[in-house]
Order: sequence, then structure tokens, then C-alpha cells
Amino acid sequence: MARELSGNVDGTGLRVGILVAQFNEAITSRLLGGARDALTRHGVREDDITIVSVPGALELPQAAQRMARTGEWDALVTLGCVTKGETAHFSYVSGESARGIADIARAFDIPVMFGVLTTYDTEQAMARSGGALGNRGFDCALAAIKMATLYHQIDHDTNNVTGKELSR
Ligand code: INI
Repeated sequence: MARELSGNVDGTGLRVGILVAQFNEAITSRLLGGARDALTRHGVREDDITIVSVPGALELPQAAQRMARTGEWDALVTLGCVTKGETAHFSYVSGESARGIADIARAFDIPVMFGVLTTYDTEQAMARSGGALGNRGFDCALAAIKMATLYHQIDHDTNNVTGKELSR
């Protein structure tokens, strides 16, 4: 019979780092609230959550790299909001932040989730940060639990892993 591994949503014992950009703080604070909510609802202890604040989305990759390097966290969640302005700056910030975070995720053994909104205006960002279209911070943090438990299953070939076992 084929084995199917897909992780789970039991974050018990997981240590999670959240990196949040201060730029567009009105939006990123809502993403942060959603991420914390997702983690604690799924068993992650408040004491096992570390929140690191950086100036903007462009700083997220390097800060994530330094955190991943320590081995202190089972998963990292990056949160930011880039909205289209009048110049090309928007595309550099969003592109480099996405590419940088993907690079870090591949370079380290833990999930590094991309929770940076890239929208054309603030209205779209509001809708995706606890508005009509959900909260991308919540989704991203939940996906972090799924990925951390999945990686443990891949490494240890069991379907019953929880974050508690993972952190040992
Ligand atoms: N940072 C963001 O997080 N969102 C943006 O929309 C944004 N724009 O458009 O300028 C932004 N710029 C700042 C950037 O992330 C760096 O903090 C800055 O360039 C210093 O390195």
C-alpha cells in the first residue's frame, strides 16, 4: 500500500519564529495577529513563539537566514506587505524579498514561509489581512506547522508526529 505523508496541524512543542516587517505596519500587525492566532490555536505555546521585527520586506531574508542558522526554531514565518507605488521600487522590493526568502528556505532544513502580501493597493491588502479574503498571516503560520511536521515525517517515516517530538 502506498504511504502518504502530508504533515498535520498539531503544533504541540513546536518553536516558531515570526519575522514581521514594520513597513505598512497597519497591515503587517494584522498579519502578525493572524499568525499568532493560528499558532496558539494549533498547540504552539506563547513561550515558544519569537517575534522579530525588521524595517521592511527587503530585510526579511537576511534576518531569516540568521535565525535559521541558529537551529533554535522548527519553522519561520515571514510577514510583510508591499503595495504598488508610483515607481519601480515596488517590484524590486517584492521580487527580492520573495527570491531571498525562497533561497533561505532551500538553504536550511526548516520551513521558511512567505507571508508577504504584494498588492496593488491598501484595500486589497486589508482584504487579505483579516478582511473579506481571510488572513494570509494565519494561513502562512498554519502552513508552517504542516511543513514542519511533514519534514519530520519524511525524515522519520511516521504519520503520528507532533511538534513535541519534532523539537527534541
Ligand atoms: N518595504 C515594504 O515592506 N513594503 C513596501 O511596500 C516598501 N516600498 O514600497 O518601498 C518597502 N520598502 C522598504 C524596504 O523593504 C527596505 O526596508 C528599505 O529599502 C531599506 O533596505
